[in-house]
Amino acid sequence: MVPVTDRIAEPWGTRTPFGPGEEWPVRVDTQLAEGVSEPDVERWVPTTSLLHSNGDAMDVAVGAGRILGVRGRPGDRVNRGRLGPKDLFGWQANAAPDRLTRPLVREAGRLTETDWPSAMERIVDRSQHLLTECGPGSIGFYTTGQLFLEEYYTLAVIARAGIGTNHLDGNTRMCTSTAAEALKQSFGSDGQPGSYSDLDHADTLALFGHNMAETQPVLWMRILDRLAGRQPPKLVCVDPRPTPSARRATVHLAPRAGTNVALMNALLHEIIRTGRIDAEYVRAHTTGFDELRQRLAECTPHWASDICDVPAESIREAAEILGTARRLVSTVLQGFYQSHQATAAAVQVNNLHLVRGMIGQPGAGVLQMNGQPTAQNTRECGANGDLPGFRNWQNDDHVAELARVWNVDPATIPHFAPPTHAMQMFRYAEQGSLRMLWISGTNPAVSLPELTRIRAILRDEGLFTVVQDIFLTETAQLADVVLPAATWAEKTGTCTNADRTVHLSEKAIEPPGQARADLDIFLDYARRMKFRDRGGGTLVSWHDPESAFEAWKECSAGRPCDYTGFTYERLRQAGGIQWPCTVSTPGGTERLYTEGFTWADAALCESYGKDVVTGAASSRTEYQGANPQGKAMIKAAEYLPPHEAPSAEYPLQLITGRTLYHFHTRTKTGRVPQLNAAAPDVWIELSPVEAARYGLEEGDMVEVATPRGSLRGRLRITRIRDGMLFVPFHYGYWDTPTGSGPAEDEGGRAANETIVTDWDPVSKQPVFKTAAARLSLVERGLGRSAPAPSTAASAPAHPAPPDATTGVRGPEPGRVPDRPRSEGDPRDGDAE
Ligand SMILES: Nc1nc2c(c(=O)[nH]1)N[C@H]1C(S)=C(S)[C@@H](COP(=O)(O)OP(=O)(O)OC[C@H]3O[C@@H](n4cnc5c(=O)[nH]c(N)nc54)[C@H](O)[C@@H]3O)O[C@H]1N2
Ligand SMILES: Nc1nc2c(c(=O)[nH]1)N[C@H]1C(S)=C(S)[C@@H](COP(=O)(O)OP(=O)(O)OC[C@H]3O[C@@H](n4cnc5c(=O)[nH]c(N)nc54)[C@H](O)[C@@H]3O)O[C@H]1N2
Ligand SMILES: [Mo]
Repeated sequence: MVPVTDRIAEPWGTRTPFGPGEEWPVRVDTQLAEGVSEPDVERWVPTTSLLHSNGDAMDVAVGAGRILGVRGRPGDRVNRGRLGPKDLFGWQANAAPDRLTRPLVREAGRLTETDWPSAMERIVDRSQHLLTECGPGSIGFYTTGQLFLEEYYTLAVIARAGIGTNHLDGNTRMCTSTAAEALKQSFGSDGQPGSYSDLDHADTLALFGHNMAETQPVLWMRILDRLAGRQPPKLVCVDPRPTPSARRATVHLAPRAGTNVALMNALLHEIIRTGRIDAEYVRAHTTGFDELRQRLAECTPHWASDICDVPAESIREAAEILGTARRLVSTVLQGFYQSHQATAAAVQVNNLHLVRGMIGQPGAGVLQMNGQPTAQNTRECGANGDLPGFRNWQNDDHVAELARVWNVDPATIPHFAPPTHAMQMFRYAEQGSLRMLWISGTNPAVSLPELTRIRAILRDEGLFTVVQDIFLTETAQLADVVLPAATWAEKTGTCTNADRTVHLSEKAIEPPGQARADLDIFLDYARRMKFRDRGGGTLVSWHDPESAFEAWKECSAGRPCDYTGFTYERLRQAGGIQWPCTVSTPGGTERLYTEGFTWADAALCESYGKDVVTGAASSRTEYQGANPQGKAMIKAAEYLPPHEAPSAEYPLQLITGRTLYHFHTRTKTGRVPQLNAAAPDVWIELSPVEAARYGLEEGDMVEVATPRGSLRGRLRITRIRDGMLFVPFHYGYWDTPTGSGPAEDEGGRAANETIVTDWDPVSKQPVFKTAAARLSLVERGLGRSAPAPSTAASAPAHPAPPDATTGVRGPEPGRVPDRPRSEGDPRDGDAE
């Protein structure tokens, strides 16, 4: 069935209003390839959305061995049938003709096709050589938040017990390491307290640095339906841009970038000053409140208004809404996480919920959001900078328990220092101690800060790089070995979303050519490396997704993310279920912390905590001293200004982020005609006041420069706050998906050419959202408009009809979209 609405032009579709406590009505979104109708579909195969963290349940339509389209699953708790634009159209990328189909190895400087045994033996030879010559610390793994649980767990066992290296992290470091860290700091362990169903009950919603409308469109539909229904909730939104979420807010606070802690401190100050706290809850369940109250004494709205450049009256108004809410749900994301005081700011949102006693009840919950579809799995499996099962690397009992599960000597599992974070791994590679880096499912040559530096590291002959991807990305082109992976719908595995909902995503079609599931690649490596356990048995003893899942269940037993009640069969029958799920709680767990903060006990917690401003780690003795009864921890933080302040030379604040129609470095969405057409090239957002000051107009080609580098794009004049630039980070520096890059001194279009190598001292998440930059005109636009969506935060300040973003009749699924236009493009005379 062809949908009635154009879901490019109307990204959130039609409304199905509902009132507080009612069930969110079902609405089934379907998108089939042109010319295909439902009777043509041979099978519908259950999967989960894979281009964000929402975990929307969907079925893939299959006919003649191809994907013909998708449909949301009506019965599922997460989306009740709905899908966002990226999921409705994104499946076409699977069939892109330039998928990697054979392994490649570098011969005489060039990537050359080879067979699997040769490629794998090359990796194994290098691994064994390095293990003998330089030890396990010379090998590192940089993975993703986009594989399946089974793949991460296998990789974690390979790295931590097979190789015995401390260097394993995910791109979740860029993404949700602050979510994990904030949860550890406040509650002792990772694990999302709240549930999406809290949105159905809430009377107040607060979005902190989260453009939910564009980055979790289905969750936003749930809010839109509440806003359209009986007794709509109030909405507070903190974002310097006029995002579609901010436009619907009761109060929109648009602070200067990097001032979140000041703003949060003022909000908490007001709430405490006006006595709007739940003193009984605070006394029974928390530590640290008195210190918070003292530290906030001077943090008045007036004080914060200077720092944040937000009217004190708006701060008071927001504090009143948050302080009088009876059921409050907050979400936090990259506007808070990708900044110099990321953890400190995110923890203040936890504090808001703790002082108000708004946790563990229907409609009262905090969602420290994830971004990537399976970032939660990366974290729980220990494929990031944590040990599997949220185990505490500083707790010898936890390490011993893990060693028992794996049947290895505890000394095999590195725990002499915290697991190495990704930014440090790239530093070790730069310095030469890391000699092999295996990159899976991530494109650091576009997504890491300071790309000139990253390219140089990846290109260096001293570093042997393996890249496991589905396309020949910017990163893959710099690799020594490229392994072609199967992706979503071509392999089976489990995905856990941001509210702990576990779904099984099943294989629907065969991968192209010789591409193999990431799990099979890791298992092949483990076999060839002959990893053994303590008894001489095979260390990685599983052989397929289901047996890997069973192995993980054993590792998760008794931990916060307990999976022992799940089976593949149960997930097939029931759809999404939230962990923990044990044999005695087979229906899963909707909310954590309904009865106290169990995991904050010193013997159980994932971390003994850190100073939320400096990142200095505490010992077990210090932790126990401060929190003897295992309560939730309220941690105050003083505001510190961003590391890079605007100056005469670099007068503007530069922030980077996302748009509705693209996913990250566009390897998939850039190959989907409808999505690509909606946002075909980079643009730069600036306010009308600044545009007038610089004498610039919509569509002018401008250059954004920082001390690290520069990029060029067309100007879009929006309602972003004054003094600020926004650049979407999706656009890599290659002109075409497989084309050649610009000469490095030409200046590209990738946001990360300009971003500094710097991170939050607590979570080690990079500061992608506060740089100082300067802006200059390259060439007049002469009436052209920027290639930016009109449906999103990038909507023009003065909309004109030709700017409207609408759906296009895309060519056959799988055709590579046209090359994005660039300066001097011979097609420039074409009609737009
Ligand atoms: N369409 C789409 N959806 C996605 C993704 C995608 O690439 N495209 N990626 C997924 C992933 S991995 C992630 S991590 C999430 C990210 O989802 P979001 O965090 O919602 O997305 P961002 O655009 O990175 O940042 C959110 C907002 O932070 C604001 N911001 C910038 N600086 C500050 C600041 O100092 N303070 C405050 N309060 N706000 C600030 C920006 O204006 C921006 O609107 O999205 C997921 N969903
Ligand atoms: N300036 C700036 N930089 C940022 C951000 C920002 O807001 N601003 N956000 C940061 C955040 S939150 C994130 S999450 C990162 C994202 O950054 P990346 O992880 O680098 O982005 P992706 O494009 O998602 O890269 C995923 C890669 O995996 C490949 N892939 C897809 N499916 C599979 C599969 O099944 N198997 C394998 N092996 N490969 C697969 C894709 O082709 C792609 O190359 O970017 C970070 N960088
Ligand atoms: Mo992310």
